[in-house]
Amino acid sequence: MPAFDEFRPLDEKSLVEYIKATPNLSSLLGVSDNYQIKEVGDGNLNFVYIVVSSSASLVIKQALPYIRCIGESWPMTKDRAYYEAKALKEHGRLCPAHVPEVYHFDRNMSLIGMRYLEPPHIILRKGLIAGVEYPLLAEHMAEYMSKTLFYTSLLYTTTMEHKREVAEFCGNVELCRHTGQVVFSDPYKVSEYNHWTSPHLDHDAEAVREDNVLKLEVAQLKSKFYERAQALIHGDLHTSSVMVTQDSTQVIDPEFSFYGPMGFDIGAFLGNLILTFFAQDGHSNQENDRKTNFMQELFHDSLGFGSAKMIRRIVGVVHVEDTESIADISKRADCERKALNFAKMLMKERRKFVSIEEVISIIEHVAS
Ligand code: ADP
Ligand code: SR1
Ligand code: MG
Repeated sequence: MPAFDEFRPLDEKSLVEYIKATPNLSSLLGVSDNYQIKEVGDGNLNFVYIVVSSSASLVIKQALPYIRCIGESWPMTKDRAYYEAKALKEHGRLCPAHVPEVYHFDRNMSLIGMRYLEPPHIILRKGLIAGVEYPLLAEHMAEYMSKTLFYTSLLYTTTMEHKREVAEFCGNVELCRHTGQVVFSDPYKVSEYNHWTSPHLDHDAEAVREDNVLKLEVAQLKSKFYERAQALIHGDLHTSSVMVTQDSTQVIDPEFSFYGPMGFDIGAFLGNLILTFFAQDGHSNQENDRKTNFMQELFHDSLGFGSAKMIRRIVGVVHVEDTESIADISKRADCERKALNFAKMLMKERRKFVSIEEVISIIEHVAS
């Protein structure tokens, strides 16, 4: 039997040996040669295997030392799995209803074993693109964000505990730097990885690079992202980091977690919902009161980070299925331009907004 005390990338075959050699997993699944194993990683970074035995099931996620959707030319520490497991456990402790349970973590192998979110769970982004309504989603996400953000902030924890955790998650610096680059820097300058719907948005992408007011705003957001250790944030809370059914909402994939500004998570989620909204036009002919200064700042941070997340998905490195799946390229460009112009306005004017209703009313106005 091979030893797994040193890192090696697994595949569907060697995973069987790994499970048999790992009591945590084999006791859960039962020892067998007949596991059904399927690699389903449709995310950007890692390898995800669904493992089903005659008595149980689980998911195995392994990080390799590079970004899967780009390839070995863009290295990224495989120790991101350590921070993902740690955040899943901590957020799961604070909000067990909306975070999958971690059964096993192996740092040498950069490997996590967790609950399999069985069908009919699907990735939220896919449900939204298909026009499915999720009546409990807002309530569930509000519960997830309020619990994970409030209870890991100094609004709740002691200074000693907070500083200790901040220091621990500082170790995830490489992933923070990645976000700093792809969200707050690259979309605003010429970068080898940027792309957009061309030639339709050539001028729009150039306008982003030349908009000094926008660049000043994104520089302020970037500095807050790096400097404000407010709470243990998920760090990549877009709509593909949430799996849903009509009754269940589960937040996965917190490998970008660190102590950062709460508004970054809230903004990531809102920004991605707004992108989905703007992309809907491109799919339509197919089948298918602030109370305190704290809340005011949190709201404005969320709008700022949300708009930064939208801009990167239109002129930055990796785009999203909402827009990429629009087959008609000029329709896609129209949707993207509307979303881009809205996001630029939102970043610059965010401090003037007092409620989400105002944001929604402008979105509806722009879209009509
Ligand atoms: P990445 O870090 O590469 O973005 P994700 O954590 O987003 O990886 O997972 C990639 C895909 O694997 C998801 O889109 C989902 O389809 C599937 N997946 C991940 N975790 C689970 C889980 N616990 N249960 C069921 N499917 C999962
Ligand atoms: C190369 S950028 C890949 C992106 O996928 C993840 O979901 C993060 O958002 C990251 O920036
Ligand atoms: Mg993902």
